[in-house]
Amino acid sequence: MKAYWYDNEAGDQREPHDSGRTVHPTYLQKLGVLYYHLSDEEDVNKLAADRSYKNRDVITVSPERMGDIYEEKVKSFFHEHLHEDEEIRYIRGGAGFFDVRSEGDEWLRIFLEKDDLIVLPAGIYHRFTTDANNYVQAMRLFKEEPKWTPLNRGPEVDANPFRKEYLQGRPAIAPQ
Ligand code: KMT
Ligand code: NI
Repeated sequence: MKAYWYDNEAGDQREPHDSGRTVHPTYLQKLGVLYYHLSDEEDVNKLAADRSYKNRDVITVSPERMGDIYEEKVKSFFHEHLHEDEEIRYIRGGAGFFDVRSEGDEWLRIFLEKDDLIVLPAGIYHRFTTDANNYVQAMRLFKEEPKWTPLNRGPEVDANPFRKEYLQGRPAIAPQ
C-alpha cells in the first residue's frame, strides 16, 4: 500500500499520478478508511466475523477476463461515486488504485497490491482504476446483500442521508 496526493495531471487514469506528496496512513483513519495487510486468509475470516461481513465473492478485472467491455468497465469504476454501505476489497493479485476525497475535497490515491485489504466507509466519494498492468483480482466482502449501486456525485447525492452521516461522523481535523 502506498497513499499519496493525486497530481491532477492529464493522462491515463491507470498511470500512477503521484504528486510526490505522501499521505500518512493515520490520515486515512481520520477519513474513516481502514487498511490492513493480511497475508493469512484466516485473519480475513476473523475480520469478516468481527465486522459482520457474511458474504464474499471474487472479481477479476482484466481484458482477458472481461473482453471488449474491459475499457468501458474501467472507465465506469473511475466515475466519482459513493455507496450506501461499506466497500470492502481484499486484493488477491495484480494491483489497483482507489482514489478517495479528502476532507478538503482533494483526491488522495491509494495503491493496493496482493494481501492489501481496504474498507471504504458508506458515504465517502471515491473511484477505482486498475494500473498500467490492467489486471486486478479482488475479493469483495459484504454484510448481507451487496449494495454496490454507485451513486454518482451531484447535488442529489450530496444530500443523501449516508453522505450526510459520513460527513457528520468524520472527526473534525486540520487538512493535511
Ligand atoms: C468497485 O466497486 O469500484 C469495484 O468493484 C472495482 C473492482 S474491485 C477492485
Ligand atoms: Ni465504489
